[in-house]
Amino acid sequence: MAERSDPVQIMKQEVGKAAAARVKSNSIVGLGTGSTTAYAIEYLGKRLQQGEIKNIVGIPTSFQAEVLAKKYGIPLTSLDAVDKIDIAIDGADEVDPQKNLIKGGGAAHTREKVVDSLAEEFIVVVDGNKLVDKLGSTFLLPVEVIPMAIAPVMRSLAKLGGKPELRMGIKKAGPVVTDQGNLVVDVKFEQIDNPAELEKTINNIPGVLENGLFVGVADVILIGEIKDDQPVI
Ligand code: ABF
Repeated sequence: MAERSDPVQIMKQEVGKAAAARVKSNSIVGLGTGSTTAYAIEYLGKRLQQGEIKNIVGIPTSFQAEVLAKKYGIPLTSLDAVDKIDIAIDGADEVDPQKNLIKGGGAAHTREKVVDSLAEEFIVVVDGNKLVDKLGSTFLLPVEVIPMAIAPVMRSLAKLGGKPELRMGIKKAGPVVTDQGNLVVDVKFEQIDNPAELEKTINNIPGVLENGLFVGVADVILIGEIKDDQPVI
């Protein structure tokens, strides 16, 4: 984990804190994945422990979110036990001017999209360098694929103009495996002009479980910047 005193980490902490501050008592909270959201979960736990807010439960979007929630004392529940989510806090890899996102750098976008889409209010926590004019400019598009279909799905993604690559683990020893036991293909698209259409087209490819385009899901984007060495939200 990067040094907490590093300006970027301080900025992420401030963005996470700002998101956690928006959670009210008696809320059901979608808990996202990634390093920025990790701070939001930490500060949410602190608010709960200090009695600033009461009676919240979390719905984790990944094993990482589950571990962090337990670490910071946030009780967890599941979608079987609730009929709504009041607020979700999650990160992103790219944000366009229409608040559409690319997510999935953490290979958790399938559960994230379920939780974030159900939330009454979905808050995205990012640093300024995630802002792009067009999705796909700086980040490959993650696609979760069932293992037996990886070859035909990669051919279909290439036919759509993408350059698909199987996501390998850090040590390159084997592929990344999602919390569902599937694989992730990262796809380079030169230009994504119609993210809504591409999101639907990719999800219609047999063998694809979910892709990382989040169109029309985000409600609030909290952006952290560093100005004169100071974090600004
Ligand atoms: C997760 O947060 C992923 O969807 C996304 O890749 C990641 C961004 O993490 P970070 O805040 O560490 O940049 O939700």
